[in-house]
Amino acid sequence: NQGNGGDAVVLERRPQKVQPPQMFQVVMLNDDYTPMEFVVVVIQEYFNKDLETATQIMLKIHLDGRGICGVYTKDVAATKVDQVLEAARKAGHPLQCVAEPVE
Ligand code: NFA
Repeated sequence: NQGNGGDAVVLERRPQKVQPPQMFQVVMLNDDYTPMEFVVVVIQEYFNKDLETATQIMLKIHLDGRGICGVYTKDVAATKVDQVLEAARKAGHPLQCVAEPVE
């Protein structure tokens, strides 16, 4: 601030108490019917992964039963889940995914 001998408005900085938002991981679940290639395309399309990364995530899900496709704020994670479920439903595949709070 300047000397403020006149009528300048002084804005004092208050201690900020903002917390980072709770993050949510979008977890995709394995099933016996959804084609591997469909899963890879969905991961590339909705989670912005390249082919190699999407393939690694798909194989992790296939082998472990589940895998994290991405971590987002609550609203974004919920939208990703909706998009995946809608794409799977349209294609006639039983692919499932859920959003889970991190920690
Ligand atoms: N397990 C599926 C298959 O063998 C592939 C798959 C991977 C499905 C990841 C869902 C999630 N066709």
